[in-house]
Amino acid sequence: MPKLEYQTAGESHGPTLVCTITGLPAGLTLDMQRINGELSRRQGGYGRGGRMRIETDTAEFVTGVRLGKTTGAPVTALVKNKDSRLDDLVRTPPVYRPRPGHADLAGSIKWLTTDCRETLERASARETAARTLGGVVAQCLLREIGIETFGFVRQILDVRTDVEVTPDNWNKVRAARNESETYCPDEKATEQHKAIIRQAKIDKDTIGGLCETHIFGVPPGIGSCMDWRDKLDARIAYAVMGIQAFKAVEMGLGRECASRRGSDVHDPIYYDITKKHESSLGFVRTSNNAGGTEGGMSNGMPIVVTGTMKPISTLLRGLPSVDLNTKQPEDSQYERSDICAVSAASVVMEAVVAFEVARAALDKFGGDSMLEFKDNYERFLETARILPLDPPENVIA
Ligand code: EPS
Repeated sequence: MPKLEYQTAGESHGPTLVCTITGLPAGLTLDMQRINGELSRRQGGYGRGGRMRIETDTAEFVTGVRLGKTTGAPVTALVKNKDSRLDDLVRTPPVYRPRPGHADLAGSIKWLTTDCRETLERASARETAARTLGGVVAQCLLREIGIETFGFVRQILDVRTDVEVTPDNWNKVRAARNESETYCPDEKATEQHKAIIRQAKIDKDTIGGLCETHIFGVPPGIGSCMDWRDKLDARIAYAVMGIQAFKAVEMGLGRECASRRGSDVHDPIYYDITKKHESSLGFVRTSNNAGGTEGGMSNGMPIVVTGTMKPISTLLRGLPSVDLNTKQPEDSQYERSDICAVSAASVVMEAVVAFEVARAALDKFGGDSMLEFKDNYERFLETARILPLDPPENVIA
């Protein structure tokens, strides 16, 4: 059973969101600036709705932390909702006309009610504030072993940036992303994204796009091919598809692999002794079409994941639907919402991918305290560097 787990609770318009994390080693320093900074970034991005002007998401740790460090006990943190009005039937009325693309219809039938609110309060992307919190705690853990994460917007509607992200330039690209109102490290694309979102607002429509996450410094051998449930790419795909409104996930070249020959897909392996002390252990590639995993394990290259977010299903102009009480045709009900939340989703995706890498790293290196975890990590790298362990004469060429 994986050691590290997280779970969220809380309704979109209830009093609070909750994130519970179990399996964290003792002695992990929680970087509150980073945690609250990412929560705040998740609230931003061009095209968000009125709710984001009401909330100021901040993490309040209520269990498992003493003097700013984890104790090894389950960690619980809250993100309180200012717009809390779940039992106010005037301001938070029942929803009888399900939105195509939303959880409304399936959830109402599943829980045997005609009031979609019962479902939508939990299906709402507000929940991602709690998941982001858990993911950023995982980012704090990964940083302790030199693993860094970076997420951004690659595309909104049909406007895509071709910016390349490498271990050498990502800090510069991140600075450009931080300047962008759509979290896209490309000034021209950002302006086009904003125009697209403005037009969608006029048209009472919504917009989706592509988010990308890169993880640097992951050594080879995290994840496993021995049990399909431990495959790192599979875990990452599960986590990304679990984000509200995500419809596809790709590793590296992704779907493009289907239209290329093997010689044009697989990343040739070289050994560079000068890089022996880096997390790749010196095994370098001239391309990263695999996106950093082979056989469900990290291969020492950056992990690269792309997620597709569909346009938000709450349209101001409504879409053809049915009143669940009368069964008569009606347009779907409008609830205050966003026009485009791809920028926010890029923060969520970076967080949930980080959580999966942290989980796999803990599965491999273990340890009840950060001291032990880091020590195990270092010892593994030291041993891997001196391979072959057998005397050379016993190695069959
Ligand atoms: C959402 C609807 C909107 C969004 C919300 C997701 O909320 P409200 O109905 O309160 O205006 O703002 O996203 C968030 C609140 C958030 O924190 O991301 C939906 O239906 O999914």
